[in-house]
Amino acid sequence: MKDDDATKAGFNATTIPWTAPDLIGFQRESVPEYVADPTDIEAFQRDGVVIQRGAFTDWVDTLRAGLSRNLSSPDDYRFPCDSLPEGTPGRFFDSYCNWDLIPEYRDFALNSCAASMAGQFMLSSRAQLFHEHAFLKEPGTQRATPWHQDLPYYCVNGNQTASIYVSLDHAESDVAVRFVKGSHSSGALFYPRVFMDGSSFNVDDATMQAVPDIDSDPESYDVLASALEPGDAIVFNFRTLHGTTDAPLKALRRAFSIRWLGDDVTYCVRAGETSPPYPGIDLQSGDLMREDWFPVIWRRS
Ligand SMILES: O=C(O)CCC(=O)C(=O)O
Repeated sequence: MKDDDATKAGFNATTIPWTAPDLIGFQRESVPEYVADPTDIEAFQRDGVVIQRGAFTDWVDTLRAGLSRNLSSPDDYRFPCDSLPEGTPGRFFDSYCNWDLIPEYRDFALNSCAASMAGQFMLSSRAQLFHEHAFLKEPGTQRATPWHQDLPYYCVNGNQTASIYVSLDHAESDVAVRFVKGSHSSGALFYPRVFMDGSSFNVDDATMQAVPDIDSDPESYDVLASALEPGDAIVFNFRTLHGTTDAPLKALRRAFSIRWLGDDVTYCVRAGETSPPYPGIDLQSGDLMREDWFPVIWRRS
């Protein structure tokens, strides 16, 4: 069922309401363990970002197939969004919260070692699945993903968070997503931004400020910018600033991010609409996120 009342401008366009996902067949005991290098866990805690080369090479075909399904009929899935003005060359597409609808995404979420990877990097006793987010930029696209943190878009608060960004194509460092190392630990929260034009929104939220102009002052920031291969994973905290340049894409660039919540994460009512809005979530600020909507996929043994 489509929720036409949920029609909003831009990224939160007409969607299908979220409900408790069907976990038939899922066995937590069978979720594979990731063997994280303790030095990488330290780097993640210090920098808010760490690359795990080739961690999901075996899942690239599956995730590409899921993204093809997502693209073949975008309106059958949640939050399809094109972020290029009409008449502009290329395409910048994203869609999120579809792991319960797209079997390939579901397979990755429930059967890959992503949950274990997230749990270990977050230093958490468990990894609770928040949602996934797929991205595609076509050759010819010349549009920056604006610098942003993910947390200000979300209805959650906490420090034990991890997104696992799986690259599905080769991406040169000038078009790959970049991260400001250490930006997760400053305590600052920045207004969320519209991908179409980089404008800030929810600017009435007194707990936030405008994203600084990182590109005009590169000396002041320690930016991680690295070429990526299909299957490379970047693990980053929801507070870590990230974005891209507007260098023109010479090749297709697809990616799949999956978002995890750890022990200290709670629900949070923000001043404006969150992404996604989750109508009917029935939680108060400070509550743990409900496990029927956001299942715990991994527990530390
Ligand atoms: O791939 C991109 O350009 C953006 C990725 C991103 O913002 C994310 O995974 O949170």
